[in-house]
Amino acid sequence: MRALSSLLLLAAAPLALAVKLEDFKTCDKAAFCRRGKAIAQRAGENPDWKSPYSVDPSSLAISSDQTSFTAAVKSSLYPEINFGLDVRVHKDGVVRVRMDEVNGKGKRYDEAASWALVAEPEISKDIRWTVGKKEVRATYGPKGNKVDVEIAFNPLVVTLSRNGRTEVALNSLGLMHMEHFRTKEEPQPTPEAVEGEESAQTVMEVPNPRSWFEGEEEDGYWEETWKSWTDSKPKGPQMLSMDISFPNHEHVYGIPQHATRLSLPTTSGEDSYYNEPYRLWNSDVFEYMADSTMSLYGSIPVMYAHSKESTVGIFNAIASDTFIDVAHPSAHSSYTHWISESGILDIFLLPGPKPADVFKQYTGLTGTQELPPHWSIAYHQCRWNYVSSDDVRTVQRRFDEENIPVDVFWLDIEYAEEHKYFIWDKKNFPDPVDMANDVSAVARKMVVIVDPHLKRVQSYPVYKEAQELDVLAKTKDGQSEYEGWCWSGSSAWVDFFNPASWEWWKGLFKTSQGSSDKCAWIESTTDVHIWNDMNEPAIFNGPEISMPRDNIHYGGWEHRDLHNLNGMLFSNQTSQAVRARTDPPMRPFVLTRSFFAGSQRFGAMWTGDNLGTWEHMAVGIKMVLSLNLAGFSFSGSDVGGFFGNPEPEMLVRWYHVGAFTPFFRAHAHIDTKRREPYLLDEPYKSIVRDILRLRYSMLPIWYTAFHESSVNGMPVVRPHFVVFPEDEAGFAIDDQYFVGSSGLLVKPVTEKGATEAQVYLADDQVYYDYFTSHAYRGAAKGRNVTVPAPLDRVPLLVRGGAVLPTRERPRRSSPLMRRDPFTLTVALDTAGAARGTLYLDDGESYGHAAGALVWREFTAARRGRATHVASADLAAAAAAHGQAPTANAGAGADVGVGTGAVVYDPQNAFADEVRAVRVEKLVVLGLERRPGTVTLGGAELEWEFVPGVASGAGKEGAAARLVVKNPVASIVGDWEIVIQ
Ligand code: NBV
Repeated sequence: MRALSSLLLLAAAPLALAVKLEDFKTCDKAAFCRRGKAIAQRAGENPDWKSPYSVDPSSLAISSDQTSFTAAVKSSLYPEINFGLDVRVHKDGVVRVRMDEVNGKGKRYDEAASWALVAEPEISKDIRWTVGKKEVRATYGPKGNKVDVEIAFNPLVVTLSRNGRTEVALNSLGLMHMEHFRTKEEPQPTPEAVEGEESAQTVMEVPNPRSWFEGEEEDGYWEETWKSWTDSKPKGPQMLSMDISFPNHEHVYGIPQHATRLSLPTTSGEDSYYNEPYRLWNSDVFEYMADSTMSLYGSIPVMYAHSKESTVGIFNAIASDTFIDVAHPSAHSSYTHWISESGILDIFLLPGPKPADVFKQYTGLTGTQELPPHWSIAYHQCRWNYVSSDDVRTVQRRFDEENIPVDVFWLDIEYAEEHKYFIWDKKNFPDPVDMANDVSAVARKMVVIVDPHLKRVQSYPVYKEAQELDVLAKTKDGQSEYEGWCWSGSSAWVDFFNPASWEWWKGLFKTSQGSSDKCAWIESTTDVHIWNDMNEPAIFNGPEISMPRDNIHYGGWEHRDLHNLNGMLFSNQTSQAVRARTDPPMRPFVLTRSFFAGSQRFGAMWTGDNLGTWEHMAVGIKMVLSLNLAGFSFSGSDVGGFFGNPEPEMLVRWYHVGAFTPFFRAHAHIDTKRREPYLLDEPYKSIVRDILRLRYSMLPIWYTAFHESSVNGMPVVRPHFVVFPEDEAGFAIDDQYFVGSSGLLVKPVTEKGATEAQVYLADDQVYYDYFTSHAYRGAAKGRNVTVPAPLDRVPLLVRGGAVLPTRERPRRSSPLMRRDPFTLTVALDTAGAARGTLYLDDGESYGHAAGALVWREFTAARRGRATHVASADLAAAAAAHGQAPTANAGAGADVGVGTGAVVYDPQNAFADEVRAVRVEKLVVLGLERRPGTVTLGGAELEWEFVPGVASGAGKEGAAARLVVKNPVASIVGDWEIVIQ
């Protein structure tokens, strides 16, 4: 009895978990960061500070086609050391600035960009560099949007300006420093130790001419001990420091992954919000904090700066440990200081000038979000662990008995015998293929975890093969296999930088043995997809729970150089492996915990081990928005929180958050109580069922948003500043956002006990409550409205001017909806018009790349007293305007900015296949008056009208609502319904 009551107490107790801060370094615990920070400190104290770096004008070489230039750079600190600078402008106006040490005693890591970039960028042929006495410059862009790139010689400062206004500057504060390779000087014997020599007092003190910049001491140049680990630094110091200023922008966003606000709070300067720089060093942070600059599992070194006038960005292609200070020296400027442990200077300036432009420029470099398989944007049910194949079957049965939709069941590490991935624990999973087939029978999938640590036993064939192939990561001697501790006990790690590992890794996922005698996963099916966890890599007994920095990878690079790329290479190879299982290939689904710039090309990510607290629920939204800006749209947080036992109210609210997140998965720690939706008491169970049905009904909207993102790089979920770039009141808003360009505006409740929410409306437009059709009216200067938010309702508005395609028939899984009819909701704007798009394809093959797709445009327009609602093919509509079809950029001010084009024939095989799919209901909100007739092709349709507020009336209240029943219009057909 006592045991039971203490258990109950435990379940009810609020979650009191805390990160072990001492497991991770802060800037003052990392010598390179201390050195970088000290430069900033000295600069701040010295009014005469001037960067020691300058361009040697006599060395300037402009390429014969004039498209790029190189120059020698010198530092007055070390005149004998040579640096080479290379600046070029890409076709889309992006500027790449590269600098490295030339002919030095060592080689800096210069491969981060080659992993991150999707392709070698095309250089603009139209740029002309002009050389002046003090600078070299290039000017380009149309009138009114003239971009000027200037490289000043002494000191070296790179500036990008637009129409005469500085947008971004490198080294304008003089903090740039590239520590050159040097020879370690053996310690001199102390005077006392040298017998018979002159006493200490008579030894001449030579003043250090560099101390004004570098300080007096060699702080941690050649070795560094932290806790029980000693980092041998055979290459010596290689720190890279750079100040990047945005003198006319007050908000900076980006550099995920951090649990913080979207508009990055300050870390330095007076009254800074944090007192520790943001850090990028992929880490498995157990029980991470909900408000912190600590690095988390992934790093994307892209930063955007935004003001009413423009948006610009920088992408810093660096994969070593990086600390970033953010300050606002004045109300309208931002200053950042980047300090990295190693690597070359390789910074891309993204000129903007609008949010849609910087996203296009950034994803032009690193790739857009890969269009995922359709089922993977539905609901995923996970926990650590479903303990047996019968457990999986029971969970599936319970979902079906309760009519709760779900598409994917997941297996965590306990499926694997002794955590030897690919090898089933046959006691509990005696029939893995039958289990997967039972799940597939209802058109569902499974996702199974494969971690990167390989148990070091010869009886594990995967480890044995990796050893034979010699593709395992090495210790600092470059020869011995590195051994660390993880779930599988003593473990080794595949070095995915080694190309010899790639084909072998692919083979491991093959579901038939074929003619190869190597390992394959014959006890799996092609409906089983993959989850890559622990790929920072997480190593229990390593420094900061990861790999020693002096470990050696392929090519002789140290782990410190490429740490932040490690997770991406793993999920890259896994996604290629899953794709290669079938011929023709099918779209893979791979979830990764660790990531870098470019990871969006290989699947989805989640925000790791969050806590079941309201704070974590709220910050998860901000993190997902930040990831979306950084190109990684397919992101989400564990619904319910990984640690802890959320009370039903919290769980319900979390399902609302998940339903409006690109990646939607419930997950829980092994020690938590089971919390599958069917276990909830009423009314919670029914509420969660309805939330899941809501997500499923909106899958066409999400899929369309994903497609747009894959075409033009726009985020799938978009914070206010993206949609309304000139509305200053919205720049810091990060708790409400739009879904693609659909016009859906959501503000999930993340507060206990809330019954209503304040929703900010940025413009003078009508917004309709999705559930009640209540019309709210925004204002030109922005306005907050109060939206009811009982537990069963997420505050969800539809901006006037949207057309929403939904599928309203509840099904057990999303593929079963493939032939279901559509409902179209036309939300008229203040002028009585609307527009929306719908993208469809088969959802799992690459047929869409060959044009097997449907892309429709729905419009509503007023002609005289009539409203015409029409459906047209987007290609045809665009061709009429002499363009290729393009994806929308935003629901607000930016509609139509994106220019990613898709070429297809509207009469393709997939379109034929879905021709019989019809519109079963048309809803028009905000009509001015009761119609006299509603006709399609002259024939009267069946309809109902409930009078109410008209879209242009400027009043609030229940909107006028017309429901047209079964208009017998094909979803792929061209038609026009006339309401008059
Ligand atoms: O594989 C077990 C867990 C997994 O459930 C979780 O989602 C990962 O983030 N994994 C971490 C390792 C253990 C965490 C305590």
